[in-house]
Amino acid sequence: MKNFSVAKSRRLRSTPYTSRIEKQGVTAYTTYNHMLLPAAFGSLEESYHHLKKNVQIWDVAGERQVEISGQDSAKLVQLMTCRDLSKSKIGRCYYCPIIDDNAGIINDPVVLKLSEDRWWISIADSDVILFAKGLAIGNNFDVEISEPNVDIMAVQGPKSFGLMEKVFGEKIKQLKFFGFDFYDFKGTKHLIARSGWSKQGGYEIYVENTESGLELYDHLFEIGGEFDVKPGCPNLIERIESGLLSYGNDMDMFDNPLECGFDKYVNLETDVNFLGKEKLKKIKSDGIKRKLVGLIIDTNEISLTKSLKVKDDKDNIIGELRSACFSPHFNKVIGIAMINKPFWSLSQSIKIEINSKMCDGKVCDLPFI
Ligand code: THG
Repeated sequence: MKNFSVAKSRRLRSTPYTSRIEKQGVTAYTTYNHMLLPAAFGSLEESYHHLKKNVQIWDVAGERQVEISGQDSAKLVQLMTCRDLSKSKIGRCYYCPIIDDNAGIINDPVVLKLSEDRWWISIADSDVILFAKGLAIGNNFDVEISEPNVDIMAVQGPKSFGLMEKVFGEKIKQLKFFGFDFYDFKGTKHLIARSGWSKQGGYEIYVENTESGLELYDHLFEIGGEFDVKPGCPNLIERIESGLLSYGNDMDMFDNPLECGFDKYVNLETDVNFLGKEKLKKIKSDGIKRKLVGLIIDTNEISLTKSLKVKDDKDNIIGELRSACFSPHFNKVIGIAMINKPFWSLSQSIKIEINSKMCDGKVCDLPFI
């Protein structure tokens, strides 16, 4: 496949880390929230192996924050998500599907509760700020909505704990999964969460003070030699094996959270008020008619740029493959697919045409590993 360069502009925003990652060998970009998001530093497979063994620093500034503050902020945040936040705590992150009145997924952000009346919604790739403003205006809510200057730098991989301890001390290791706190680097406090878009462990540093953040970025590389630190980015192979869903790829506004396996983050039994609640109740009582599942496919090369039809043995279309990659772990292609009932059951055999070749495969659980 021929590759094309990205035409940069003001609209396709650079990040404070862009000049650094370009010196460090970024080889591909994608876009995320109208911002550059690195997609490769050379071979995806080599980065995958490195991420699973060592530590990487990622420019994920494209994970923008929508800040909601003010008297009605908790009401507005709750109105947007089907996850019950009534018992949420300051200093915690919450993975929260945002849905519309039809229960279609608008986004799947991480929500940070900064105080009782100040929240950050750390968004995936869709314009949540417009949705939030519309709801606030329509409901006459007393809130302020903005996109603050926050540029996340992620530190991911099993050696992230050692590297971060070397900078911030022993206490950074006490941070629990999806907790956050403030840690000092040379006199500047940084919000750091134990989170990130890989299942290899790590942290996300929500950089508000750019100057200090860039100094920290450089420092991590200066002292990271013993941990084999490298620049990296969300890795397609690792995230598919781990079953981390990607908004716009694996799901969109035409899918509901129950179809996407977000049952854990859907609370219909409590009395909180959110958009699409009645619709979701009906979907739940009727039962979903399709579901996101994993597929293992008997081939060893794929590069998806659009969804592919999935068929059964009789050539009936039973769903679509939405993301896929070659998995070194399975030595086959694996992918995430929306499959119709009743074909979503484990080990169901499927067929799919990839690079003009019919390939066999089967349905399996998410996550793969
Ligand atoms: N970090 C931050 N913001 C983000 C992402 C991130 N915004 C966009 C995108 N990623 C949102 N999507 C996800 C998807 C999965 C997870 C986080 C963000 C995730 N899930 C865990 C899991 O599936 O095991 C845990 C969820 C839970 O149980 O609470 O981490 O990566 N800042």
